[in-house]
Amino acid sequence: MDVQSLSDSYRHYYHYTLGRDNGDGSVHYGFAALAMAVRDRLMERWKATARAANQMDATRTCYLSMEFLMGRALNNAMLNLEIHEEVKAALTELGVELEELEEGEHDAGLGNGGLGRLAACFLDSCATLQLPVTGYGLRYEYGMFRQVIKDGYQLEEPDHWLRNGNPWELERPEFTCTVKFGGRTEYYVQDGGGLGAHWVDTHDVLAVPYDIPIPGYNNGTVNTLRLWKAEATDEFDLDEFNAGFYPESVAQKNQAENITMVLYPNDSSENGKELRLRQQYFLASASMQDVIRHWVKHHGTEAWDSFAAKNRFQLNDTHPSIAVAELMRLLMDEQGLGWDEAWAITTHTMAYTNHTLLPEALERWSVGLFKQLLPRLLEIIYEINARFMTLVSSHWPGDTDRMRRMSIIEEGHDPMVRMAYLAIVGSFSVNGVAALHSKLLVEGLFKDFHELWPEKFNNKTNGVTQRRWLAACNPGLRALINDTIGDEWITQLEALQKLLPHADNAAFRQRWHEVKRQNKQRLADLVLKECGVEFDVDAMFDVQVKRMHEYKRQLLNVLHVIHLYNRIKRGDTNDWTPRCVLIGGKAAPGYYQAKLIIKLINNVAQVINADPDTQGKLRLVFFPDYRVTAMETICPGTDLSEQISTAGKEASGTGNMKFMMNGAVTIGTLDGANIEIREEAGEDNFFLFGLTAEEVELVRQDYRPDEIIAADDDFAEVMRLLESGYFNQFNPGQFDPIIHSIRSPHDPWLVAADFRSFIDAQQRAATAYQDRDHWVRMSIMNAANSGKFSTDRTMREYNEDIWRMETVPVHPPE
Ligand code: 26Q
Repeated sequence: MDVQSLSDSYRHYYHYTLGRDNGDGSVHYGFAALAMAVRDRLMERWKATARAANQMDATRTCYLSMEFLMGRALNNAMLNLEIHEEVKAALTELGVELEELEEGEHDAGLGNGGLGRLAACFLDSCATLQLPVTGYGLRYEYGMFRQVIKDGYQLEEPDHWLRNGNPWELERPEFTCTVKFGGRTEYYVQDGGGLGAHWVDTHDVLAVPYDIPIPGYNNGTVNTLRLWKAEATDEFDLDEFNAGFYPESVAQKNQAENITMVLYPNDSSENGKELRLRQQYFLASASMQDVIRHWVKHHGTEAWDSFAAKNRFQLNDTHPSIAVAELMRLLMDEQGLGWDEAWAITTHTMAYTNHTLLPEALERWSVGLFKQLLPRLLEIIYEINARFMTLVSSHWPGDTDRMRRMSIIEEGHDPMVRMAYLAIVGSFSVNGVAALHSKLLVEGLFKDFHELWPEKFNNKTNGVTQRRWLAACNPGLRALINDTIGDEWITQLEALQKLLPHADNAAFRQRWHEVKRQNKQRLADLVLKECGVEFDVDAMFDVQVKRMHEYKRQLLNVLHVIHLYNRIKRGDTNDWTPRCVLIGGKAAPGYYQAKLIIKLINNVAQVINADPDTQGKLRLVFFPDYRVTAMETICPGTDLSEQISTAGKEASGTGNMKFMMNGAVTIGTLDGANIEIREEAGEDNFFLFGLTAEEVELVRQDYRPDEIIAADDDFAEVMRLLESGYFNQFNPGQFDPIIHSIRSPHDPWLVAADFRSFIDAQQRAATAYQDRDHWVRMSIMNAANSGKFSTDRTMREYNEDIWRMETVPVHPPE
């Protein structure tokens, strides 16, 4: 771990393993050499962690997720090994700039947004808490698409992130398993006389695991993220092969290898696609087989009684929930257990986390597709449902309506499998991801199930890891905090409360302000590079970054910016607070309205930034290709965090927590975790606006946006400008779909309903910003009170209420 040995390793990898010479090649090779040097220092710990868990015969949790949005790993590994300073020194001696090498690492973008990043933060916290949690996911060849903005429109480019190799992964071909598709079931009479099932005539695909180390913070633990890659078996279709179609036969490989080719964007137009179901089953089957292989190796084939006490499976939304049926299949068809035994194991090991309240986002698969692709699994689901329906009818005799509502199979001319219901029936725990979300789930979407099994339902408010989202991404603030209260917060985020008394100290506030200013300068540099627009660090930095979706209401944000522009144009600029507004996020490729909103933002930005009247008062940019690494510069440099979803629609939000931790003040609705953020920060340190979730449902009944607009001069002005084509001079009617949605009595997102309240809250924020001392205090209050939003807290709660595992101490090697 010392400077000399790090320097030796680096040079060895650079010159011998990679065969490069000083100064040639791209920054990528420097990064790769350093990554290999750091990886060496994880290896002993990695093996020791696995050994320790096996020796203890520890209870384990598998976190099953279609997405792990890891971002970059190098800086995080150096932080958690506490070798950052040594590496810096070693490289300086060699005349290499660490920051430059870090830019050579490609983001691991194996996720869409919140759900995938949450999984990554969970892994970091579990390793730090020494909880034996293994992440199971897919090794997509192409991650989240790269977003390019051309003429104001989003274009998608493929993200071939593995092109230059991935120094963090370790292929484990010895744990390859086989996943079956298609075919049919054959029944046979078992020794005991019962019926057994064989799934035959299948098309098989190999699942090859690649392991990625997940280091804990300075504790000797290195957990594992295991990602499956699909590969063809070497068995060709013999008929074709013998008929002389060798190339055609080899080409069949493609079909198999397509399974892990690409991450699906969260796109409703992609719903129901066969390839997606293949991916889900591939993940579930390979992962469950892997756990059973490990179990049998250490406990033999006779100890199934104790399996449930030693294993947990946490389902990250319904995406991997076919694991419920797959575990049943493996236990019955491959291990010879009876239904009751297998069902007891399944329902004592599975736990399901829901991440959405939008009914249209609940996953359903066509029974027809299931039958063709996974016939044996469909039989098992039918049997689960038949037994469940018996339970429902004994609980509510004669209530056929309820049976229809609760059935895992939705009847209709195209019957569907309701994956959320399969997950609920098969799990002992069902949780939402923020207090409001969990409450609304049991009152709404899952009401019937809550009446049947109230004890299954619980809340686990999300968090983020402060190692990445404060310590690593904000070195300036980290140093100031460490200077003031020590570094306990890195593993106990609640310790940030010790900053509270320092808010009264003018010298401390001054230092806080200076750190924020430097972070704003870094962000301004990035904005200049990416958008070609100058941000003035004295202006308020007003930021909304997240996936583009109507419910998140980026549109409401633009309407406010247009309102500010109107004020400038009419000379209403007394006591003006200069503002730089940044909006960023990807739209699903098939989401027309979200893409049109991106175009609107870009057009409005172009008009505003080119108008000399806005000089020193207002800037707007659309930040392209928003991703984990961009957020690492964005959140430390933000003054005002926009969390403005229609109340009752955002399950939690986690970006909101990253901003808070870095001392941004939130302007937000009472939605998702915003409610808890406001409780912790104090209502004086939060700009609240908008309808509550309850009011939203009432207002919907009789909603007349035209009247709201007509009665509000500022709103009417904004609409006049939009409708006049001011932002689309060469393309009349271009934004009509947006205008219609605002004016529609059926607008599900109630943009017009919250306009006035939003504008007023923005004005309060602007006024507050002018009193610098006051603002800095609010900023300190937010960071100091962000302790609850560490995933360390979230993971402790999962462990106390759901997983109930012991920690696995690992002793770092000498
Ligand atoms: C579904 C079908 C086909 C293809 C893709 C999908 C798909 C993929 C990803 C559906 C949903 C997602 C991701 C959802 C997501 O990120 N939800 C967010 O989860 C966060 C973590 O809990 C919450 O904070 C956010 O509120 C929630 O929107």
